[in-house]
Amino acid sequence: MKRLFCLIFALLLAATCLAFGEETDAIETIVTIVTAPDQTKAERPPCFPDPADDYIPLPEGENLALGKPVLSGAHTDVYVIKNVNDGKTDTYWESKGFPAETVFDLQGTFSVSTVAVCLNPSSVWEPRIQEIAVMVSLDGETFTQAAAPEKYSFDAATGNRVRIDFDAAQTAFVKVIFTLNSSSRTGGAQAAEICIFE
Ligand SMILES: [Ca+2]
Repeated sequence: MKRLFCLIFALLLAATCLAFGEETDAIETIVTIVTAPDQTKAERPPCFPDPADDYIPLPEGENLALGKPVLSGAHTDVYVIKNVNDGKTDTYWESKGFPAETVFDLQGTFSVSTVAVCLNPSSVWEPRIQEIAVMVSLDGETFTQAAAPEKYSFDAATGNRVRIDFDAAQTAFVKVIFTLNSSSRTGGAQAAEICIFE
């Protein structure tokens, strides 16, 4: 009796598989397979301009701050100073209070004329104002002012970054000083990247 049940079950299973297979074959006959065209980059229709077109442009030369030794005072939570020149805008430095200084050792002497301060370009970072000054030094001890303190507006619509241009100065060390951040979410300065250019 047991063998009979097993045999009946096996026959039913085989019949079901055959029926399903026929149905699958029927579906496959009405499916048209389309080959995707070759595409080497993300493309955007002309009516949707790349938002980066509205970003504040940065100099095309080498970012002299990238990966160089940099020091600062106390930071907030996990937002350590090494985040400020790791080349990533999704990591950031946040100071604990003001004034907040970052000092870059360029490991060489350069004719510096631009400092850019960048936040994460995401609109999650609401508009804010930070007051920033720039000082330069050949020996890392005596600094002279290259750009006086000024309030700069950060807005995701322009890349959440600002550009500070000044008369070119021969320098081996650059100090960027923050004295205000209008964001209500922090009591310190914030920068995802600080970039330095000739
Ligand atoms: Ca970063």
